[in-house]
Amino acid sequence: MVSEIKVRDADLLPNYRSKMAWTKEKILQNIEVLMRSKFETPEQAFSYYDRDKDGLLTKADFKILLKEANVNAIIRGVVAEFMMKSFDQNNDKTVSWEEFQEAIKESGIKE
Ligand SMILES: [Ca+2]
Ligand SMILES: [Ca+2]
Repeated sequence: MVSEIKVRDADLLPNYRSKMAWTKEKILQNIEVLMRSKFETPEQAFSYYDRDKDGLLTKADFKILLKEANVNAIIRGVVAEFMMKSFDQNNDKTVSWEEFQEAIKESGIKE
């Protein structure tokens, strides 16, 4: 799925990637690197960012994740919003463990 997006972007907008350093692909890559270096399993990552241990991640939790993934502060809020929208399948403004797992599967981020 990620590689399909890459091909389409490159075909339609040849200069897109050089002008926009923070593509979706780049952000996902950073998150993947963070997940691999910091955590052994997705469960560990989820429970780390679920700071109040209620089994749900909020937009604020995603901002912390993005900060640790070295995503630029200027775009962090927008990216957190985007991640919430794409992860949160039942639209309760939080991301459950089930939704998190599903999103990781779809993004291609592996354990
Ligand atoms: Ca929580
Ligand atoms: Ca949800």
